Amino acid sequence: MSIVLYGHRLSQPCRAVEILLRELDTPYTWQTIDFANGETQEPWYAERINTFETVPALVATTAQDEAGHELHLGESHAILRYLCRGAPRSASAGTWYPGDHDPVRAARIDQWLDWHHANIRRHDMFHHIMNLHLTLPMLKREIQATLLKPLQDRLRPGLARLEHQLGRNDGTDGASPYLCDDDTPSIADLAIACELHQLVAVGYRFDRFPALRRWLEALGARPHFRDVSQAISEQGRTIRAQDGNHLDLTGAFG
Ligand SMILES: N[C@@H](CCC(=O)N[C@@H](CS)C(=O)NCC(=O)O)C(=O)O
Repeated sequence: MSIVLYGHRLSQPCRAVEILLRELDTPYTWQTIDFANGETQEPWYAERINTFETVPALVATTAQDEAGHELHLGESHAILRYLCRGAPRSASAGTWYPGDHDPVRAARIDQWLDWHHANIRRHDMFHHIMNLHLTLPMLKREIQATLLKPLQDRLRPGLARLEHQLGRNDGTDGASPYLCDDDTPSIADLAIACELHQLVAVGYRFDRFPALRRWLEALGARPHFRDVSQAISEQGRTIRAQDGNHLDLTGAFG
């Protein structure tokens, strides 16, 4: 299978897909798409690569259907599932997502993936953090009050739900440190951790959610996660150094 991944390393869903490709030892070609400047809407991309006009997108040149059409796929969760189902070299693909081999576990993972889009991802505040970083000092207070603060408030119940799930077995032997009662992470752990990791990168602390914090640290310490997250970690350091106390780093979730 020959794979091209179109993406950007400051994008959470792109990082999740790239980390999985590396975890599965699947060869791929990377192509950076400048989504912040509208490249996903340019005709060459919107018409030929991903009609949803977003990153990530994956083109699998040797995965043709009966009519000879190549697979062009948008939506990170669909890409994550496809990669696990189709990974020829990986013994671990089934642990990330078992597909038809274990419909019950696959359903549990799907449940958290769907929940993620409607909850954690929905209250994504990173682009507002970027705006805050780039804007004039006189507008920073307004961005914090009108955009960031409400998103922080809406994200908190989702964090509490994750904390409940991740902390459910605390104190018992053999407790799963991951979302779906497993010893190893699934693609749901990966997708959600990539989203929250970028908040940690800019300096937010999850002290009020200790099980969630431990889970994020464990995923963040995996070598592929760390390597693919390098650009966001650097961006986070820059923002943190210049945020002028407008991010409420310790108070929001600490
Ligand atoms: N539900 C999509 C979301 C993808 C998405 O929001 N991508 C952003 C970058 S993080 C993007 O391409 N934005 C460009 C745009 O919307 O014009 C997925 O999971 O793949």
